[in-house]
Amino acid sequence: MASKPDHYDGSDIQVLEGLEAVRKRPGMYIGSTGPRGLHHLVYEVVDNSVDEALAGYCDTIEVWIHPDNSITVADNGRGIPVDKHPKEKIPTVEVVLTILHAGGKFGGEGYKVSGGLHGVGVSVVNALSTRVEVCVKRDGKEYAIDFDHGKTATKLHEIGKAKGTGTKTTFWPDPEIFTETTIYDYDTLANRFREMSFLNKGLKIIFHDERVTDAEGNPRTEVFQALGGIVDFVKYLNEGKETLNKPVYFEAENADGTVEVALQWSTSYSTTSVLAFANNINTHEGGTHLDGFKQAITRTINDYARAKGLLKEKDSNLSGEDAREGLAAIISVKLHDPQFEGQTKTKLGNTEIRPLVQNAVTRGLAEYLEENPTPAKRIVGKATQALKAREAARKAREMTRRKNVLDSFALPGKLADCSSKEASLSEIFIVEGDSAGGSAKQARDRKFQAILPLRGKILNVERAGLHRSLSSETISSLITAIGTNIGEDFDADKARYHRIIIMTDADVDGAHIRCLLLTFFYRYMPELINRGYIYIAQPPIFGIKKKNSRNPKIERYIYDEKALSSTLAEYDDPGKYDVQRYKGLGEMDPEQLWETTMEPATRTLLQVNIDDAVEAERVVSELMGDQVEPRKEFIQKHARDVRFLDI
Ligand code: 0RA
Repeated sequence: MASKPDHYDGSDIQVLEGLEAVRKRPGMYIGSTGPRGLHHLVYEVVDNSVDEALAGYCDTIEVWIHPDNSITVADNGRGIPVDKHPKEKIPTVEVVLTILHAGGKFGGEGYKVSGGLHGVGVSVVNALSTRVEVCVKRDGKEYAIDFDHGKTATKLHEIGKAKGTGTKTTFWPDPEIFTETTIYDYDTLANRFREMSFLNKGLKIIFHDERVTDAEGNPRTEVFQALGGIVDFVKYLNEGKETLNKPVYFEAENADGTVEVALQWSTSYSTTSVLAFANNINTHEGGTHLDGFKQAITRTINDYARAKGLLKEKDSNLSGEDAREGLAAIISVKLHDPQFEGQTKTKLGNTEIRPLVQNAVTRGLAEYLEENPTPAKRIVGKATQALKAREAARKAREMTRRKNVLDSFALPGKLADCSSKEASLSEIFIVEGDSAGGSAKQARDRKFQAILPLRGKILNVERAGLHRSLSSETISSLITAIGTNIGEDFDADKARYHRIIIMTDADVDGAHIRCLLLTFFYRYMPELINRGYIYIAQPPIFGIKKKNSRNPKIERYIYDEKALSSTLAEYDDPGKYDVQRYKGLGEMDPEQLWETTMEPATRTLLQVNIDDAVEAERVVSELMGDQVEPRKEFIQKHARDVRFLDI
């Protein structure tokens, strides 16, 4: 038995209570104990190093995923202090790792705290890990300390001499907390590191994945560094698009904080590439900084267009959406005391930042337009076209409405609706082709499952734009069936189903149709994705059954190409089994389709969420935009892998 401490003081009790609370209710501290929470541990540790970089003491951060899914984060900052903490009477580094909320706050003068999304500090990572090891290099010495389930296991001790300074943290996420998975996803982390490098100009993040090695045994490695900062970010968002101007950059600073903005228009129809960050956090729900930005853009473009006679007196004003069509922009503010609001705490509430952004953008953009008349005309021309298209689309919508096409009382003929009228209990399967639609109609539970077969290919909305998309029968039947309407009339509360399930074949065509549908939802009904209403069905790709048996019963279904050989290996007599490959949904009989793909108790659905809107937007436009080749390659490579939308 370990020796008892010879006395208790307040800090001991505080330590226990603090970290116990984290282990009891991890969701409160890191949002979830699913994959998001697991990845959040890494961000929490990396954020500390980024803070050190923001304070000007660190320029390189190196991250490793080890083969056992433990993580190391190393930086070349000042190193967490190791001296005795005046209040807690233990080394400061131990305070940082074991006392809740202590992260950063003790640093004193000149040490900025960016907070992070949950802003909880590394002690939370410690509480949720089976083991944590920290090495600090300071004052020519190297120190080590380690922890077991949040408790100090080996006290701080010197392990040798050191050149330079820095902090290195390794942690092993606790599988008893992260019960769903403890496996890290490379792309999720890489996307976040890329974003961080864009947002912190010059910062170098070196990322290694030791689970994947090349022929020489070197781990997969990527280096993220953006010498152009958010200007590089905008170029990245616009990759593969035809642009209308060179990226423009403005910055401003006052006592409340700093603002940086970069923007560039392209010929795209998208209005979703305007991303706002506060203290490096993607404020998905917007907020004051984004409001200030939008007002400035609309105002300045209208003023310029009027002043140059590009909008006549009789013309109506360009709307904000018109002015932002095809705009890629990054708004990055850094403030001392960010107020995060909203459902997911990703809406910035600080009112003082609105005028700072608005003035910076108004002044900067007006000056840019004045000095660069050629791109300025292209930008205004694009907005004017958007206005015309918007008016045409409204007319088209009014006409179709008159014809009752988008009227919810006239549901499309192809829809086999469910009998329940309770949206929260109802689901709709969007199925490729009439034959699969037929099987699905037989297989379903008509009480709560509706089937909408789509005939042929759906229009590529990224290229066609809203106006043309609305005149496509496939799209209008989809909109009508879902019931939310679209564009200015969109109302998520009118959704007739809270589970909208895309069910396509497990082949290249199916993947293509899925891509097109996801693009459609992402572009025109993103709120349904935000609400978690959009899903992807997972039909099996193989069935295994006994050879020559009269009983045609499938013994086992396989949903993943990679799992086939390992599953076959489990059967010790594989020679006696037949493997059937399902190319399409139509090859399964209705009972099989029900049991493998549609029955809530046994099926797996992938829920679509815009976790990483940056990547989603980019991939969608890269795949769905003008260039055909990258799209073909991508779809063939990822026929069953839909993770690119971070699902
Ligand atoms: C507070 C004070 C000082 C350094 C740090 C925090 C620090 C924390 C972390 C966490 C990860 N990497 C870090 N690097 C530095 C330094 C105080 C001083 O040297 O005067």
